[in-house]
Formats: sequence, structure tokens, C-alpha cells
Amino acid sequence: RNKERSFIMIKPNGVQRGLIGEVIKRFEQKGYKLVAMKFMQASEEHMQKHYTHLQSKAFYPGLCKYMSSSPVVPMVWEGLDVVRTGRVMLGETNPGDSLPGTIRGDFCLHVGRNLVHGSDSIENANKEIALWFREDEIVTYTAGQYDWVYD
Ligand code: YYY
Ligand code: MG
Repeated sequence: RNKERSFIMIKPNGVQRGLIGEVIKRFEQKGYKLVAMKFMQASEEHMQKHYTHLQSKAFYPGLCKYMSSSPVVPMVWEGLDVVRTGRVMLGETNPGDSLPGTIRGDFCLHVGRNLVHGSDSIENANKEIALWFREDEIVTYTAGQYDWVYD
């Protein structure tokens, strides 16, 4: 379980608002290990694949357009329960329901501008990682802090 992986992505407004470092900092400080990261602008078609399960929703076209309108920072983070704990660190989908101390609770207001994406299950994490990264873009290394994070 220490090897669990989640797909975390800083959305366009996180980049534009200068919050890349803030989001990365929280995952680093928690003890998670960064194993892959890109800085890129994705195509609308790519975002349609990423959000394909939301195809039937009224907000889907606007969401895919917005997500491809400006650069994003897709990342893979690894560690104990990172999918579940990562979602807790993000807060609720609607920033208005997100507690202070969470990323969405601290830095945004509107559901359509909720700053950061995080996988909602291990199965979806694996799908999303495969959509955004090639196998050889995921880096294998030992983090110096490992024995100071895990018992
Ligand atoms: O996983 P999470 O990002 O928390 O929410 P999802 O239900 O997967 O929706 C993905 C994405 O869609 C959400 O982060 C913002 C946007 N969205 C929206 O614009 N309006 C809604 N009513 C619900 C979701
Ligand atoms: Mg989701």
C-alpha cells in the first residue's frame, strides 16, 4: 500500500494564479513521493477522454474547453493510501463545502474553478495515469525521507 499511486493535476487556474508550488508543497510535506510530472497544455480531445465518465453532464463541454484553455500540471504521487488521503487533502468537489486546511477550502470558491484534480479510486487512478503518462515517464527512485515517513 506504500506503493499506491494517484493522478493529481493542477488545473488551468492553479497555474494562472501562481499556486503550482503551493499544491506540490502540500503533497511533498505530507510525505508523498513525486514519481512523474509534466507542464503542458492538453488538447480538448484529451480532456474529453480524461472526463469521459462525465459525458452526459451539462457542464461537460465547458469543462473540457476550460481544462484545455491554458496549461496544467499533471502529476503522479505515490505513498500510503494516496488516493483516499489525496482526496481529503483536496477537499470536496464544491469548494464551498470544503473545509479550511484543504486545498479547495483554502484557495478557491467555485466548483468550475476548483483548482486541482485528484483520482477518486485506485482503478481510476491507474486509468488516468495511463492516459497522461507513458510507462517510461514514471520514475523509479528511493526518496531520502522514506524511512522517516514510514514505520
Ligand atoms: O472528482 P471531482 O473533481 O471532485 O469532481 P467530479 O464529480 O469528478 O467532476 C469533475 C469536475 O467537473 C469538477 O472538479 C469540476 C467540474 N464540475 C462542474 O463544473 N460542475 C459540477 N456541478 C460538477 C463538477
Ligand atoms: Mg472526479
